[in-house]
Amino acid sequence: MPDVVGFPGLGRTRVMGVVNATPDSFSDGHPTTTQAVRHGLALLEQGADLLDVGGESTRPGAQRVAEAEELRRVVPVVEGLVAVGAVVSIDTMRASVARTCVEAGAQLVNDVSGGLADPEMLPTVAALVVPYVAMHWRGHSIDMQQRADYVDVVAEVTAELLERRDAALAAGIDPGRLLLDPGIGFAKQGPHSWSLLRGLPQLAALGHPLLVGASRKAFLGDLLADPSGERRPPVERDAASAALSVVAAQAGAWAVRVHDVRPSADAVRVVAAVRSA
Ligand code: PMM
Repeated sequence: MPDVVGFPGLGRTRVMGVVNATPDSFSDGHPTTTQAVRHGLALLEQGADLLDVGGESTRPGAQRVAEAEELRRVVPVVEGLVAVGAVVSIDTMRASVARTCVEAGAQLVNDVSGGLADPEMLPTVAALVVPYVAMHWRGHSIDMQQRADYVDVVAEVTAELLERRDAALAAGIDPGRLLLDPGIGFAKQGPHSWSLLRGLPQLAALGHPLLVGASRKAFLGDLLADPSGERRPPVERDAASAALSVVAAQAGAWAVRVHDVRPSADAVRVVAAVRSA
C-alpha cells in the first residue's frame, strides 16, 4: 500500500470517520457546529484515524448547496476538530472551500468530483501542497444515476480515474499526494459497485493510495432487503459496511471512509494481523 506524503505508514488501512455537517445526508447529519464537533470527537474515541468533514450532501438526487452556506457549515467544524488535534479532511467540490478549510488546519482535500466540478480545484490544491483524493465522478448528484452506463465498469472507471490523475499531475499536484477513489454509488448501480469492489486490486495496481467509501450505501440496503423486498435502512447497514472494510483492507486500500468507526477500526487491525502473521 503506497504511503501518502505527510502521513507516515501505520502498517494497516486507515479509518476515516464521516462527519456530515449537513441537515440532509442520506444516513446521518449534524446540522449544528456543536453537534458535528461532538460527533467527530465520538468517532475519534471509537478509533478514527482522520475525520472527513462535509457540508454538501451528495446523495443521489441532492441539490447543490450555495458556497456561503457550505462555508458556514464546515469552517467552524474544521476549526473545532483541528483544535482538539484531529487530522481533518475536507470533503468539498469547491476550491474556495478547500482553501479556507486548509487554512483553518485541514490536512487533506477530498473532492468527489476529481476536479471536474470546479476548474480552480486542481491548481488550488497544487498550491496548497496537501494530499488530494480524486474520486470517480460523472456529474452532479441531481441526475448522476442516469450516467450509470458501463460495458466494463472496472475498465471504464480505471480509464476515467487515469484521466483525472493526469489532470491533477498536469496542474502540479505531487504524485505522492494523490489518492484515487472508485466512487462507490456515484453514477453506479448496485452491480457496478460490487464489480468495483471486486476489482479493487486492479485499481490498487495503478500505484496510488486508494480511498474506499462504501459505508451504508444503497447497494447494501438492497443486498440486505427483507423478504418483502424492503430495503434495509442505512443505520442498519453497519455490519455489512465493516465487512466491506475487510474487503478494502485486503485489497490494500489506504483508507476506508465509514460512518460507524469502531467495527471498521477493528476490521482493519484484523486484516493487518492476518497479513503480518
Ligand atoms: N461518499 C460520500 C461522500 N463523500 N468521498 C469519497 N472520497 N468517497 C466516497 O465514496 C464518498 C465521499 C457519500 O456518502 P455520505 O453521504 O455518507 O457522506
